[in-house]
Formats: sequence, structure tokens, C-alpha cells
Amino acid sequence: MSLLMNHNDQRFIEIAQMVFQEQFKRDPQLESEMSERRKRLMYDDVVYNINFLMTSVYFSDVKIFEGYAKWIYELLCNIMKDLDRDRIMVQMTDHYRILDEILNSKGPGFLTEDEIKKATDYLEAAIQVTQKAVTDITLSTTFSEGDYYNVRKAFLDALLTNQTRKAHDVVEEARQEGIPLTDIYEKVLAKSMHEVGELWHRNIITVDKEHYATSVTQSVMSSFYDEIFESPRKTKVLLSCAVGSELHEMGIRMLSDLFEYKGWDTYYLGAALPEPSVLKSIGENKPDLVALSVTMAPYLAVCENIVKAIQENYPAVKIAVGGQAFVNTTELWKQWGVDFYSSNAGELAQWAEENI
Ligand code: B12
Repeated sequence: MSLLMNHNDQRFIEIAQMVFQEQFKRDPQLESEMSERRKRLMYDDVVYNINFLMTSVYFSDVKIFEGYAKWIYELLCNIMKDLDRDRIMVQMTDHYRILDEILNSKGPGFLTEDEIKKATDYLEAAIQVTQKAVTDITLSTTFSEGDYYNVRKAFLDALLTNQTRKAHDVVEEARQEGIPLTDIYEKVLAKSMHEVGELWHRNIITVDKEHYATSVTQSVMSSFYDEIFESPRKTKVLLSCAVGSELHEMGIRMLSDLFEYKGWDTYYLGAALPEPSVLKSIGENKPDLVALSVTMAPYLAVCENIVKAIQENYPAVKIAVGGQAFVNTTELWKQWGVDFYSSNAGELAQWAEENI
């Protein structure tokens, strides 16, 4: 084993430099991602990587390099918080492939044939470990507990690894297997998006990944529209929106979809609807039920004003409120005299079936 632990060996340095340069040549994106400081650290890492690989080969023990691959991946994810886990995975797996090519191109003499073969196998093992590590994240108990965990995890994993088609397929298959639409919305999509928020909050995923997850989830919801609008009609009308400057509208959109699915005609007015527009739309569309959603606590006061205005101007219209802002209140909705509150959309749909 000629290269074992000998940093100063000219051949060792040559390999490290070749790998480093080749990686920048093949992946122009690296230039914008790596500051000069990061480049220096990256070169040091290349040297470490080769050293760990050679140690693993020396002892014919793949676990040494596998363990290191997982360790270095998590370290880089912690250091480069501006990059997504799957992007760092690509950097590392590219690196392992380039190292493999260069070691093989050197041919026997530098390493023995047997050593080259082992290095190739161990680099492949490191690639597998690194790919798996992208979604190997500690998840919250709320996400991990309850029905359909496997579907939910497969959906979340697809979002975290930028697999749009896979995300659609996971949900489509779940529907075909007979999971009710309400459960797909509440227990797969909503719970996955709550977890996406947790991962963002814990600084494990970046904002762009969170936006991507949102847009994919919205497109998955749209894929049910044929089914939703085919339901036999009832002569009942729902008007729904998120109020104040509230941009979180996926929850109230889910709620509207579930009502449409149950045969209601729905006027879903989206995010950040001001009070005069809510009142005007009630006058025009004459809903039986108005559903108001608040996610961020600062918009609770706006919601309260809108509730009062509806009660004053349209006393016959039923009012429901919901959304995450209410979860951390001492049952605030009870002081407003609304007809219904729930922490989830399905319960309101059920209540409305029985009471309106
Ligand atoms: C996607 C998202 C966004 C998107 C929203 C896009 C969109 N089209 O909706 C964008 C990028 C705009 C966004 C912005 C922000 N966000 Co944001 N966002 C999220 C995220 C990840 C998912 C939201 C979501 O769609 N959830 C899925 C839906 C289905 O769930 P839901 O809303 O809870 O709805 C369910 C129930 O609550 C219920 N329900 C909802 N409404 C109603 C109404 C009635 C009547 C009833 C009965 C039931 C009901 O039914 C639904 C189904 O069960 C959440 C994480 C989370 N915990 O949800 C953070 C989260 C809500 N965001 C957060 C923050 C901090 C922000 C920003 C301030 C970030 C920033 N620094 O700019 C801004 C604020 C923007 C604003 N003014 O509103 C925090 C809020 C923290 C807090 N304590 O308030 C969260 C919790 C992330 C986190 N873990 O820290 N966000």
C-alpha cells in the first residue's frame, strides 16, 4: 500500500490536486458556491477523503470509509447552510466518482490492481451512503406518529430530493389504493408541509427548498380537481379566504377543496383578503358559510374585526375560523361568538354536513 497516510508523497498530492481541479471543471456552479476560504477547506477535505479511503483499502474494511462518508456529509451540511442537503450530496458523489476515475486512470503500479478494485467498491459504497443520508433526518413526533406514515415519508423524501414526478406518483398511488381524499390532504400533504416548516425552522432545509415543496404540493392538490369537481352538487355555498396580510393560503385552499368535493359551491378567495372585499363578496355570492383562516398571530385582530363585521352585516351567515394562529391561544374563538372552530379542515366539512 504505497499511499497509506503519507501526505507528503508527491503522487498523493498530485491526485488530490487533479480531483480538486477536475471537480471545478465539471461543475461550474461550484465557483459561485465556494468562497476562497471554502476552496481551501475543500482542498483539505480532498486530502482527508483520499486518506480515509486508503486506510479503508489498507484494512480491507469498507465500514471505515462508509462511516467517514456519512460523517463528512453531515459536517458539510452543517457548515454550508446556504446549500441544500441534496446539492451537497451531488458535490460529494461527484467527488467520489472523479476520485474513482482518476485512481483507475493511474493504473496498477500506483496502487495494485486489487487496491484499485477495492477503492472503486468503497467509493461506490460511499456514494450510496451519501445519497441515503439526504433524507436521513430526525423528524418530529407529530410527523412520525399516526396513519399513513410510509406514504407521508415517501412524499416528504421526494420533496427533499427534488423528485417532482415521484411526489405526484406517491400520492396518486395512495389514492388508487383507496386512501380517502380527506386523509390524503390532512394526513399526507398538510402534515408533510408542517414538517417542511419544521425543517426550515431547524435550519436543515433552505428557503428555496421550502418554496419548491409548497409549489409541488399545490400542483399535487390540483391533480385532484377532476375528481373534486365531479361530485354531485348540493345547493350550499362556502366562501373562504385567509385574512390580513396572511400569505399562508394552502390550508384554507385545502378546506375549500374538501367542501367542493362534498358537493358545495365554493368561492375560494385566496390569501391576504381585506375586510371590505370579504364583505362585498359575501353580498354577491350569498354563502351559507364563511371560513376564515389565520396562520400568523398578528392577523388575529384583523380576523376578529372581520368576524364582527360579518355578524353585523350578515347575521344569518355561519362563520368558522381556523388555522395555526389559533392553536397557541386560550380558545380565543370562543370570545368571538363564531359558529365553529377546528384545528383541521375535515372536521369543519363534517360539522357543516350535519349542521348547515
Ligand atoms: C409554505 C409556507 C409559507 C409560504 C406560503 C405559501 C402559500 N401559498 O400558502 C410562504 C413562503 C409565503 C411563507 C411565508 C412566511 N412564513 Co411560512 N410557512 C409555510 C409552511 C412551510 C407551510 C404552510 C402550509 O401550507 N401548511 C400546510 C397547510 C395545509 O396547513 P395549515 O395551514 O395548518 O392548514 C390546516 C389547518 O390549520 C386547517 N385550517 C387552516 N385554515 C383553516 C380555516 C378554518 C376555518 C378551519 C376550520 C381549519 C383551517 O386546515 C388545514 C388542513 O388541515 C409553514 C409550516 C407550517 N407549520 O405549516 C410555514 C410557517 C407557517 N411560516 C412561518 C413564517 C415565520 C413565515 C414568514 C414570516 C417567513 C419570513 N421570514 O418571511 C412568512 C410570512 C408571510 C406572511 N405575511 O404571511 C412560520 C410561522 C411561525 C409562527 N410562529 O407564526 C411557520 C410555522 C414555519 C415554522 N415552522 O417556523 N410561508
